[in-house]
Amino acid sequence: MFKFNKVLILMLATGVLNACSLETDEESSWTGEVIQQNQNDNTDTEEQTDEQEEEFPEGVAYQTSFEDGTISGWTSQGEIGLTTVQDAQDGVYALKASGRIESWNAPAVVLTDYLEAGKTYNFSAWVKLSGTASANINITMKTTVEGVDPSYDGITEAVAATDTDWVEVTGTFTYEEVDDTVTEILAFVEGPDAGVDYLIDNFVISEAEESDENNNTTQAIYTTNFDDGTIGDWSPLGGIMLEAVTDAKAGTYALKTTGRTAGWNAPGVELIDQLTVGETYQFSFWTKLVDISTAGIKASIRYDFDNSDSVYKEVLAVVDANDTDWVQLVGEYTINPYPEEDADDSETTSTEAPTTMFLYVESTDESASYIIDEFEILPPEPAVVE
Ligand SMILES: [Ca+2]
Repeated sequence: MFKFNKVLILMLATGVLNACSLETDEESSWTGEVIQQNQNDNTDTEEQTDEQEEEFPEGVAYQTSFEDGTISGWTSQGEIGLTTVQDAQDGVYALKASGRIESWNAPAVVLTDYLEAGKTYNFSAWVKLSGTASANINITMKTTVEGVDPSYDGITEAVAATDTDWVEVTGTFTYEEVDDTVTEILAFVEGPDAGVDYLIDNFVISEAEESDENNNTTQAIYTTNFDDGTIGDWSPLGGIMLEAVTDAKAGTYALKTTGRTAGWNAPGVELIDQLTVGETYQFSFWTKLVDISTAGIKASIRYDFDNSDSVYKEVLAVVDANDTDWVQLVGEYTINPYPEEDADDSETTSTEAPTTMFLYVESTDESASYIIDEFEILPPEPAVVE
């Protein structure tokens, strides 16, 4: 408000001066000159601040270092003093919060126009106390939804701030999509007792890279957990019953197979769109027996061809399963749709491409019923993320 008044006074003074000295000039001409002069003399006009806010570096959703010497549109939780001071972590200026009557009084920034629902953001800010030796500071997000009490999420760990050094406070916030209308999201930097003054500088919100989430886990080529309550793209070999049941290894549902009368009766899934001949993959799933205390469970694959007999291969060797605990079958298998003996016999070696690659989970006991869950296929080498 103080800055605005100064600008107004300057504009008036300049206008009066121009009006006196350049009586014959057209009105539009000196109006333009005043605006020009105003901008040159005051780099912190509202108009320019807005422009700067739109020019964040790629991947940055919001950023301020208060380097225009203003409070950069910041507001507060409760009425407090907000000024900029020349004691900075970055550049010349930082924001100072003072006059805090209640402990919840805190400088804040409205982020509704900067963050997108469904995205995850990394927060970073630097803080320093003023006149108090130590206090904890963290960033909290206040989400206001129409017709509901605001919710508060601490989005960073509290850091121990001091009045001698700048300390970074960091955290992550996922802007959850909600059915109701979010009317405002607002971050505030809080923590110290009432009466404690503190500084904030170099406040940056960047979009969390998608690859960050996958850095330590390899992307699955195929995965199913039946958690939509259906058997998904799985189908039965033979006259058996497949259904999604709530006895699950994880999540809410798993796939139950009953009514088997032959060893080859099995639940299976067509994977020709996911798998490539010659490639090695890691296959994994969990299983538990139903109404039988022990039986072997294994995974096999059937390759079909237009002009050749089907070829059957073992994908995961037999594991002893039981009806009380979930057991995992996991291992690597290289996609090879050709009979092994053909490798040494060039006359009969087939190179015909398979038309189907049907993976199925069978039992050594031809009448065993069983549940499977958390089926996953991974490439064997972790994907390298630059
Ligand atoms: Ca700064």
